[in-house]
Amino acid sequence: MTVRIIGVPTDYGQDRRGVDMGPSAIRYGGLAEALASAGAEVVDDGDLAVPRAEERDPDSRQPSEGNAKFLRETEEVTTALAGRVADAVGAGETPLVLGGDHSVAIGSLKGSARDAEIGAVWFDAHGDYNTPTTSPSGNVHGMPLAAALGYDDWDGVEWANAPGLREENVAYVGLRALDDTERAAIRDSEMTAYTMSDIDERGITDVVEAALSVASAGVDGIHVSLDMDWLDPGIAPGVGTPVRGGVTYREAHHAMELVAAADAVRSMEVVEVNPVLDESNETAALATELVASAFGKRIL
Ligand code: 4U7
Ligand code: MN
Ligand code: MN
Ligand code: MN
Repeated sequence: MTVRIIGVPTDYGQDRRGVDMGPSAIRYGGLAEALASAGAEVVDDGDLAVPRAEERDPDSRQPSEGNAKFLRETEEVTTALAGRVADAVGAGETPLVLGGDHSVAIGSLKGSARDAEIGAVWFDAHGDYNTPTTSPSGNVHGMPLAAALGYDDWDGVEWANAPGLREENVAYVGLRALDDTERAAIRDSEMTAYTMSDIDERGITDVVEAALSVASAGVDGIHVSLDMDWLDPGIAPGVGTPVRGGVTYREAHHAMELVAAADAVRSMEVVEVNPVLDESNETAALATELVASAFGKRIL
């Protein structure tokens, strides 16, 4: 397997600076070695060019297009990313996108779904299913799934749409922090949502296997989206929106080993690492370990 690394140093999608340094921190945390230990060939594309948020027109920081900050900037970055992801998949490679905040998923999903039907497994504390109308923050990192699915008031933002992705093939794992309107929208949707309570009750193996089978049913491949705030902040402190009660180190590794075993990954991303908030780069290093497990690294 050839893994193509694509760094996207953007933090347009959220309020706290630092997540733009995620791609550097993840590489510095040992990504190339980790992927090699998984037996993957690695090609590193470097980072997409992303102008720093301070250099943009201050007006961009204000909610626009309804209530979404930096929406035009996000369009530029995710459109470029979608092209890179689609090209990598077309060349028979597996793109690995390094965020940046979770708004990059708009580009990953769109690129992965350009010439195929795909599913997605969303490992996250959050639902990322807000729209400019429902978002309490205006931050696009809380909206990428709704955007990619063309949901509701995203209709006017058709550039965000990933045509080959359907709600029926989207599965969440590990939810524990939803906004009220978002919760209702997820309930009304055709997506499958496994919360932390489901993991408590059924165990990580059962839940992740169920999520993988939902995502991969009848499609050409799946996109794996790993938001590092999925993990418990005790082991992954370097994230912008930490939520107590996340998965443990072993649960996370086992989940990624199950991802590898399903043999359906078309594209993957790891997002929301914020080195400014991290302790000795441990969240970035953990991200590299988890990616290695997802790409087939085994203990024995
Ligand atoms: B992440 C939030 F209000 N729901 O929309 C929002 F709580 O990519 C948080 O999962 C979104 O980290 C978190 O701003 C987005 C908030
Ligand atoms: Mn999150
Ligand atoms: Mn997220
Ligand atoms: Mn976050």
